[in-house]
Amino acid sequence: MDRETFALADRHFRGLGGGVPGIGQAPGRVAFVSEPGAFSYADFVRGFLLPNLPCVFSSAFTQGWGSRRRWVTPAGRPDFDHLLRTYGDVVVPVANCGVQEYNSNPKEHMPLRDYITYWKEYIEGGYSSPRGCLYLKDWHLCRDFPVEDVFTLPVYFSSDWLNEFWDALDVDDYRFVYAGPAGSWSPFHADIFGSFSWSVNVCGRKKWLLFPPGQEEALRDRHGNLPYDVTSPALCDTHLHPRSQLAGPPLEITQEAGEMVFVPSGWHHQVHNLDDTISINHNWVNGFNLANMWRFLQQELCAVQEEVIMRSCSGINFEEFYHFLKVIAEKRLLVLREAAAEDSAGLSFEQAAFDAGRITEVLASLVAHPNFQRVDTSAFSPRPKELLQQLREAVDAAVAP
Ligand SMILES: O=C(O)CCC(=O)C(=O)O
Ligand SMILES: [Fe+2]
Repeated sequence: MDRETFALADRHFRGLGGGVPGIGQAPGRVAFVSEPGAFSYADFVRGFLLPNLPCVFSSAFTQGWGSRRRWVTPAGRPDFDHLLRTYGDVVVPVANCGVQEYNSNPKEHMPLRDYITYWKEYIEGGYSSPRGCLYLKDWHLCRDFPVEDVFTLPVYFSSDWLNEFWDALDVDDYRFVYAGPAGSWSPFHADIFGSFSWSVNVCGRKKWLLFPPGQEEALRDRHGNLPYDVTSPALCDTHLHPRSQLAGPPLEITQEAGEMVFVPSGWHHQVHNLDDTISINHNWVNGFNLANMWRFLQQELCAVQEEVIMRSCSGINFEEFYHFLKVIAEKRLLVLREAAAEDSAGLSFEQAAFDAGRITEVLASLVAHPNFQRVDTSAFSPRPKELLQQLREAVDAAVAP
């Protein structure tokens, strides 16, 4: 992050006073970024991260990726033999697209070998099977094969606190592979924690239907539930979905092989594989959507207290959220205090100052939250208020002329 971008982004968030950016008018179509050489991180911040708008990057951005070379046949189809040889024994999660369980699909686990056997049979059966349409989803390939040369993280997505946090703990990650036949799909949803996501088609094409934050309210049925499938004719039934006429049409994207989609925070979406498709998808949080994550956790707490949607619980409480902020904050404090030009993780002074500013705003709100005040923090090191004080001092020093 350069100084100018830092100044712009920091001003933007200070102006919001810890709030969440408003939803401007959604554009009629999604922007397409074609030239890697002519599009900087600063361009991405200005054009997409700050206004929280989606975009598509051309396949030139993923040209050299190992997965694009090795997982795909010369005809552009999934290279089943290569995948079998390399990953056949790995156990992967598989969803059944034909069975609705709440607003999602039930999952089972099976060796990749068995899933590929199924997939080939599905194709031979004219894209049909008595087993239904199965979709390999949320496979943590990087966790299973940490040193594999599968992708190169684009600079635009490099500030990624969720994965930085989980990598530091060496437990989990939010990096996934999806693979499924033409016709497999992901039901209507917004991503966990109000995270951003990026998604690259290693091969095949996807159709995305995207709704800006807030639009989903008009799509709820008369009981207040969000739809499972926004393409269902039931949405036109005004008795079932009384306000669906008020919802604008979704932004539609056809994502070609090699192209990369940026999904902003809080945008609901539904995704259909138009071909036999393999994709790499990451969820990520950073200073640009941290306030959304905090809002998400508070809303979830309310929902759990009302005992309405217990099952959608994300499984992270305020105490764990503090731990997440602490791990990220301490690394930024190190960079700011030493005023090092760059730390080993490539964190620039400006990036650290921006991150620390956003953590300060959210931590101040967390510390003031009645539920957090009930948590016994006496054994925390540092204590939340101390960390907040340290952050405030470091941020003031960083922005001082
Ligand atoms: O590709 C899919 O099926 C779903 C992807 C998705 O929802 C995401 O990347 O956020
Ligand atoms: Fe998603």
